[in-house]
Amino acid sequence: MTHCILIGAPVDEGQRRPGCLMGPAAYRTAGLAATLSTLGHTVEDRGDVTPDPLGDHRCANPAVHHLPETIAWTGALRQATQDALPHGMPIIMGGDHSLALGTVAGVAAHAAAQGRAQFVIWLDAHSDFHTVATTTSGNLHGTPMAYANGLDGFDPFPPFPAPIPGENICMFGIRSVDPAELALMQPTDITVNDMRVLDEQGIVAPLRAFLDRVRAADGLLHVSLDVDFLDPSIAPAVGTTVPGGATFREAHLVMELLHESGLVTSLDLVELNPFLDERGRTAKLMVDLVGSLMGRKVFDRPTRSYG
Ligand code: 5AB
Ligand code: MN
Ligand code: MN
Ligand code: MN
Repeated sequence: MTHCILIGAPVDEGQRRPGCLMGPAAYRTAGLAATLSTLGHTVEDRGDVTPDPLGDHRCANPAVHHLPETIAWTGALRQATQDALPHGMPIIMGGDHSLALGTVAGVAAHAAAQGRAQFVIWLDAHSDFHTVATTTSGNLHGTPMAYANGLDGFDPFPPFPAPIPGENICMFGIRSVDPAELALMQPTDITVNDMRVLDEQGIVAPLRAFLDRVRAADGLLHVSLDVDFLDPSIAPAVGTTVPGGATFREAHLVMELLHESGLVTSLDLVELNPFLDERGRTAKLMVDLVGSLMGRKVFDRPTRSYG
């Protein structure tokens, strides 16, 4: 049984298609709390986070938009996530992926205070490895992984509290990486399981290999689930669709293995744009995936490698 702490993060400023701000309401409407309590968990909904007051922040890259707003969200979400962690498992209901600038900073600060290693699983079509200096779209939802890895180029953001080493970061579903992101990622030890890897090896072996490392290090594990990890045919409610994503079963299997591991300590649900949805199907799928992550299964069977 887990104490699940729902945190609404109606962040819309990290990209240009209005609608992600409706994400928290869509997750509540789709029954996220009831799904969790049916599985035997306790649920506390802390409501929606209010961003910090706006500062007068500027940067040298003219493409970047909504910089003060994003810094204001980053501060408030870092605090909300860090405050929740000693009490249970924060589930951040986004909001676009720029919210992870704050949530991952919060989990990293918490892990450092505990003397534990922080690990991250990034489920996304994109690597989100731009810096404020390199982004050409100016959309800051494309930057949180580089921030978490401690890269330069994030002025005037506060320094990332305890940068997460590349070997503690594992990406799945990647199929769209910009040249500047690739150049920044190449020298790192980040494990990039792009769709080619999943096609050739399946999702089970690479995921188990990473989970074994988390367990060996007694680490904390943050999962960041971007809707565009999923194939657009099953998850249309996202502004940045990329063909060739994870299937329904691949996505559930990831969640089931994560549940079996017992290692996940925090979760972001990001990039859902309910304005682009079809009768709530993407919101419902995301809630069902959380159900699998939190223990829903068709049959009870002895777990194979973990347990
Ligand atoms: B998402 C792109 N690399 O920088 C950019 O959806 C896309 O949070 C970023 O993964 C996508 O604008 C950000 C082209
Ligand atoms: Mn993303
Ligand atoms: Mn993405
Ligand atoms: Mn997106």
